[in-house]
Amino acid sequence: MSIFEDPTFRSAREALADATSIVFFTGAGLGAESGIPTFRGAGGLWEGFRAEELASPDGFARHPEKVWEWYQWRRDAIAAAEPHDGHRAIARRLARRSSDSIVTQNVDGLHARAAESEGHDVDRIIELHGNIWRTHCHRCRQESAAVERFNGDVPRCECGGSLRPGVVWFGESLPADAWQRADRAIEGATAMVVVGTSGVVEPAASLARHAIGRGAAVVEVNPDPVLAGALALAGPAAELLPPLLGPDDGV
Ligand code: BJW
Ligand code: ZN
Repeated sequence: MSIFEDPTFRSAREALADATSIVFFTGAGLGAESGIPTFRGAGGLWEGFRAEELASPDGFARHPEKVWEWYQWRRDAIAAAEPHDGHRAIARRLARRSSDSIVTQNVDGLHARAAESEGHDVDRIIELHGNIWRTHCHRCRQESAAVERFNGDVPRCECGGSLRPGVVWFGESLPADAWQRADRAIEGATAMVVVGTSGVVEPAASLARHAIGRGAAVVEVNPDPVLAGALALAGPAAELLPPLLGPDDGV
């Protein structure tokens, strides 16, 4: 059966074609088909550590080298990865519609890389959990030139503090400006597409519930959908997003 014969898929596609403003709310599952491991699930473990142990100030205090090593491993995976058809379908939609935006939990920068190829400004990509290519001081928060490569010694700030990846760890606040922009985007959105997130990490997960509460049409793309109140499309992002968003989505 063609996906276009599936009634849920058709409803979702129509809802998005009619939407005046869409927020794409994305998580690690969007990167899975680019070869970037997700946090949770079978491939989500790293040498016996859970993401929660490595992505936290406590974890960094206990074993900073392990944390840096983990981030270097992830940077290598991201550098080797390319945006896939799903990233590109989202980027094309943003290039056509100036009222759409992306709110992402991902730190990999793949939305921006896809945007560059489709010619829309990266300004409408809101990164809730920071960006793995940035670096700042764990003590004084001063941004620093990105660390080229972890060589076994934890890099230091001028103040003597340890440098760390420019991401948001457990127990840390989300960047206030990103959070406000995400909130504003959702207030103005008539639809949301939630892609590849397990919805267990707060406060990010609350954004999808907020959109549903406001009466927006919410579509979830995930092989293992979890979101109550959304139109669930059970499948992988690279396969489902292109037919869902294009090519003739009413523009
Ligand atoms: C596919 C697919 C395919 C597979 N296609 N899909 C309220 C209640 C309980 C706890 C809290 C709460 N409020 C706050 C907390 C504490 C905590 C929290 O949420 N804990 C829970 C885990 C219990 N939150 C925080 O600490 C946050 N800060 C905060 O709240 O500040 C206020 C505060 C300050 C001081 C004290 C207390 C509060 C910060 C959270 C930061 C999260 N950071 C990380 C690491 C970022 C840096 C890095 O990348 O290393 O962010 S953790 C990690 O999880 C990462 C992700 O962005 C985030 C979400 O993961 P995501 O994207 O959902 O991925 P997965 O792996 O979980 O799921 C993948 C999904 O893809 C699955 O569903 C698959 O099925 C699917 N999939 N293939 C489509 N092909
Ligand atoms: Zn410093």
